[in-house]
Amino acid sequence: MKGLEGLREAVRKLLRSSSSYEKAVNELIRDLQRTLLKADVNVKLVFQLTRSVKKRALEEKPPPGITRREWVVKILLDELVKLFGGLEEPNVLPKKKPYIIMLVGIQGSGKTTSAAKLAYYYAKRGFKVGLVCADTFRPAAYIQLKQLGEKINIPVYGREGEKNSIKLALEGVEYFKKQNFDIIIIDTAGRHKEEKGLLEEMKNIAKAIKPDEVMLIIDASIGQQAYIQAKAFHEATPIGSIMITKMDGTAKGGGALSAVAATGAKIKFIGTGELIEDIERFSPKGFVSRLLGLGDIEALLDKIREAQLEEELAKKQYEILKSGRITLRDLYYQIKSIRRMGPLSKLLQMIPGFSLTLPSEDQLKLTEEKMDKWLAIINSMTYEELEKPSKIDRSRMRRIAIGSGTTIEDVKELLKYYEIMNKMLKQIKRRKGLLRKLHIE
Ligand SMILES: Nc1nc2c(ncn2[C@@H]2O[C@H](COP(=O)(O)OP(=O)(O)OP(=O)(O)O)[C@@H](O)[C@H]2O)c(=O)[nH]1
Ligand SMILES: [Mg+2]
Repeated sequence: MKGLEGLREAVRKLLRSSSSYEKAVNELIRDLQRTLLKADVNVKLVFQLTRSVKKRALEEKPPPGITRREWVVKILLDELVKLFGGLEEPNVLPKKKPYIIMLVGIQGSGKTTSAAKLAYYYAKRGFKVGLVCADTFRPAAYIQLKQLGEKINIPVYGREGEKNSIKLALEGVEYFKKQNFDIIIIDTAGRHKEEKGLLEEMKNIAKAIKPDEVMLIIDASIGQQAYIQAKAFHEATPIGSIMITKMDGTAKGGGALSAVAATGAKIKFIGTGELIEDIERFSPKGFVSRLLGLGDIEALLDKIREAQLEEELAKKQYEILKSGRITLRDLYYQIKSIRRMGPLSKLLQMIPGFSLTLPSEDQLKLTEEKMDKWLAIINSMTYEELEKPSKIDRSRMRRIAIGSGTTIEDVKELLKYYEIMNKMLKQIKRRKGLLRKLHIE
């Protein structure tokens, strides 16, 4: 990351230098101070960190097999993680349904871009996400969000010419609530250049809309100035979280991150580029490991991220098993994840005693070609059809087939598969004992 690259170099120097241990530690401390100050980390925080690193480096004894210098790297990792928010990982999963997230932030901080990024992030994880444009201030705000939404296939609610942002927000929430959306993200106007007016307005909108989470969007290039903004926000909005944008475009990102962390506010995401996929869940530990270049951290983090995704999907599968019901939407994500973790039928086979009642292999077998067809079919269904597949008659089947470039037979086959799945799930639900064995209940 820009501005903090020096850290990696400092670590390399420590491990390789031929100076005595004490001298090498002192050099590290100097390098740390230089790099962190340059990244606009607050002076007090910098000295707090280096004091701590030095003290521990001179006092602590490494475990067997680890050199003193290697141990200093571990100490540095610990202390930097503390600086950027500590070991606790932010929980970014919605706590209820629908979950309403309202974005606020001063002019140009990246709210609209981040709204789309967040929608993309959650949609990728299987949530049904809607975007609401409640920005009645910026010309063409609705069009901007709509264009972003179209790129990622996320519906956007808004209206041009409307002057009342609260009204728009309420309408948007209602619109998506009615259609059973999981997450509703509201983009608001960046009317302010200063935090004071921003917080006033934020409180007013929040009072009317009652979001489940208010997320403050902060531009990383303001560096340690972020402290004032985050602190005021954190005090005004205990349910709030923070996303720091434009981490790619500034050398002051380290300053912004550490300043926000120092207020105790939760940093959930960072924006790392102009593309919609340039969003990362912020993990202090992952972030610091990457900064320090410990081993093949990039690849490892990727692996961890994938594992987390799988864990989330696995959780969903358990929920399906527990409720004894699968929706077409669940099935959609099942199919999407099949290549990674195996189909639901595989999971079913792992349940002791259940394999006997499994339908024949043929009925459950999914070829890749079929999977692609089915994804297209589900994509072509209306919300109503997804909610109540039993209502899909022959004429609807024809429409869906045309829309998805498949045949009526394909649509029928998918619905049949869906029916079988539900039957099996019902059977399982009856076998409470089995569920208990699987720790589902
Ligand atoms: N490089 C980079 N650019 C970003 C990032 N996030 C947003 N931007 C850019 O920042 C500019 C402003 O972004 P917007 O999303 O329109 O900001 P906003 O807060 O909605 O602006 P207002 O609605 O006018 O207050 C755009 O040019 C975005 O492309 C990021 O993470 N990295
Ligand atoms: Mg905007």
